[in-house]
Amino acid sequence: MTMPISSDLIAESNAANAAALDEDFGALARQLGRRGVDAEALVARAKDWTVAVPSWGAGRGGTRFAKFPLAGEPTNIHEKLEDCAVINQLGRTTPRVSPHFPWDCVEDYAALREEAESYGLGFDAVNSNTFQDQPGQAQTYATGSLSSTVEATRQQAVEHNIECIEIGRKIGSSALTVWVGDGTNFPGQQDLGRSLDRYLGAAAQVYDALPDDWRMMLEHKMFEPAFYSSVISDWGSSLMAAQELGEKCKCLVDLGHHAPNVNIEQIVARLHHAGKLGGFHFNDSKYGDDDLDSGSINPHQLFLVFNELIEAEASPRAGFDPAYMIDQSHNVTDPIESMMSSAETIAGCYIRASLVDREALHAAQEANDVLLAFRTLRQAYETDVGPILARARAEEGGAIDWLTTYRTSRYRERKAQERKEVGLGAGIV
Ligand code: LRH
Ligand code: MN
Repeated sequence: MTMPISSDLIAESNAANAAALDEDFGALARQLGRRGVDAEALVARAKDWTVAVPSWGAGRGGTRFAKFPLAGEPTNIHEKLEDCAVINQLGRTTPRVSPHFPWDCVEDYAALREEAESYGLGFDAVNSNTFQDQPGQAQTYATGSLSSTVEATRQQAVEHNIECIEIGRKIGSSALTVWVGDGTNFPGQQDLGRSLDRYLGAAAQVYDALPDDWRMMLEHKMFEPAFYSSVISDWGSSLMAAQELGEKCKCLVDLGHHAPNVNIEQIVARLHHAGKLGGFHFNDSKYGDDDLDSGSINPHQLFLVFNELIEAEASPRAGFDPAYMIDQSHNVTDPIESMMSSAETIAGCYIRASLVDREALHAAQEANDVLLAFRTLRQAYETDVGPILARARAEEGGAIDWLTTYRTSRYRERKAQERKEVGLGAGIV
């Protein structure tokens, strides 16, 4: 499979940006050197850093009111993989795609795996979907799926999750993400205790179907589509469920699934303490589950989440290996540009958290030197690590200036000629 962006174009663009990058990197390396930080070591860390992109993020997203298609947006998993290949070709930090079923269903999963590999891509956690009814489906999920009062509906949801595991095995995935929209819109609509009991009973059957080396990640969410109660509404419910289900079950933190102003970095520290920090869905939000670009609204929060992750790396719990994934809805931008931008922003938070002077921070914390502790963290947050990320990209064959290179390639315009038009509609995908 030829790569979607010509490597000559990338080389040409990098040649034009190389001198400026060398100058910026040199200045940063000297500044960091004075702080006892080795910039080259951070370049190596940036090269090892990766985050998965959501297949469903490659197309335009929408709200309940409308979705405004983008000419040339992907219409199936094959075109989504091609676009994800562009993101990884220019950014060099997103070599895995997290698929969603049945949205990404195909006849031949072995062929799909090969197709992805031909783009240099692999598959991350598979996502099940028991929050929509599919044509011809026997049982509706209108009043719940894994927690439904209807035994046949719970069974249907269990079978769908097991089917996702089977698909995942064929495409080389080793994790299942389970988010259910189950909940209520009215007080009294369901018994809050028995709803969880039913959920746990059904989720245990999914758990029992996990291959030994797999992981099941529970994704909590405060509200939407349910607007009074959600069965797995917060990290406490998720942790309780993961502890009851077993060692292979962990908790996934979608940054947008919390009430405004919730201290998400502390939730990360608590889930890590319990050895249940399974992964992330990175995005940003100002009000609800807005699924905006990561770090676009509250970049400091994203940095503080990574500050907790670096501390966690230093005191790992059994099986500490969080799955890093993006989960965004691109309603007004080109999804490729948004995901390249978000991947860089997330990598930037990881590298800035990596250059915190931990010794000085811990000493200030122990001494209750409040201002010094805060400033030690803030100094890292205010460090522009752009040259480190660009250097890592360039050394990995990516583009120093990924946005200009992408636009110069006129990739989207080309796809608008090739791909069939996506109709008007509404909803997330
Ligand atoms: C739920 C969610 C979940 C996905 C869906 C597309 O809000 O974050 O992770 O299944 O978005
Ligand atoms: Mn999510």
